[in-house]
Amino acid sequence: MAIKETLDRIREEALSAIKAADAESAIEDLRVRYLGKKGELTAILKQMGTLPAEERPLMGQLSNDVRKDIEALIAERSSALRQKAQELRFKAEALDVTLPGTDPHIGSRHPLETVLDDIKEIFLGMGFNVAEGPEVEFDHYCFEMLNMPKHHPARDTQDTFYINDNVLLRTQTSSVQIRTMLAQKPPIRIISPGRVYRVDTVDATHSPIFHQIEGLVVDKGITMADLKGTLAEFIRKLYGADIKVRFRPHHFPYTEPSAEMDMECFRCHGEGCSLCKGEGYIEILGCGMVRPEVLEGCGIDSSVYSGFAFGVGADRITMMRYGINDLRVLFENDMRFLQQL
Ligand code: 2U9
Repeated sequence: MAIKETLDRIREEALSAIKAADAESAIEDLRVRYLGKKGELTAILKQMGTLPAEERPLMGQLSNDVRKDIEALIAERSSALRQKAQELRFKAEALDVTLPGTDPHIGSRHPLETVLDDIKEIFLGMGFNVAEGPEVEFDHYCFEMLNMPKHHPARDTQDTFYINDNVLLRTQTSSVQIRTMLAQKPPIRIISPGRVYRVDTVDATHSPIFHQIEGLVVDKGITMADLKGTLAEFIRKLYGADIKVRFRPHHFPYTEPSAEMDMECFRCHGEGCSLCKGEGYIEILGCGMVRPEVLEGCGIDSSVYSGFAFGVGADRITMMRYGINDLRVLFENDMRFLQQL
């Protein structure tokens, strides 16, 4: 009868331990302890052989009952614990769908990008291609080939940051036009937008980094009339069909003749106001007919081909469009400013 007592004791111990268990892991430990291969019930079954033959069926039945009771309570208890854990999780993860949501922050284009895109669109519409090139440039492409040899006085106004004697940060995107002329035969019709650098102390109208869009047209029979027509059309597309332009003679080392183009003040239409400082006109770009030496330097026969070029300061156009009076706000990326536009 020792086996029967042991079985009864195992049942009693196991059932009360399972009832007291408060975690699924504890229940699993108990299952292994009582029902596992090395568990207490299995050990008892191994002793069955020592019983007299007539007692074996009864003890076999009893040990099966004990196993079933333990299994049943384990199943009941673990399902109760699982449910309790789920309830706790639901409570912890509960969402109050009536709370107001947080708006995701949606960015917007930088005003300078918008202006650059608008200008690109206008020239693309007139059959120009967009050409790009490196900001770290050879002195040769940035100055020498543009008729500004070393020690040329025009270099003073375009002092830049030198990497070494021959490599620098480009002062204008003209080097892109040089690279294009070296690589491509006329007809050429390109604009080259991009960042340029000059040694300058930062203030409301100066920055060592700024943005230009330059343009170049080279073909047979290109004249100053093509220059004037193209640039006047550009301003009409950017500011409106009724805006007048005027050209004033100027000097650039890489063009001859050269000019600066003014546009009628878009605020006062020529009357004179604070924006145009009483002039009625605003300076908008520089331009000229490409010097034959510059064409020849790129292997283009200047007796067959001629061309015009121009340069526009994109930062200044952006400031005028958005009424910005301090260039620095374009570079500081202060969200309080950018979000207003
Ligand atoms: C080649 C030949 C000629 C580009 C030109 C200007 C006049 C000009 C300024 C505008 C405002 C620079 O950003 S700014 O300060 N640019 O006035 N640029 S003609 O002439 C070229 C370019 C490339 C091969």
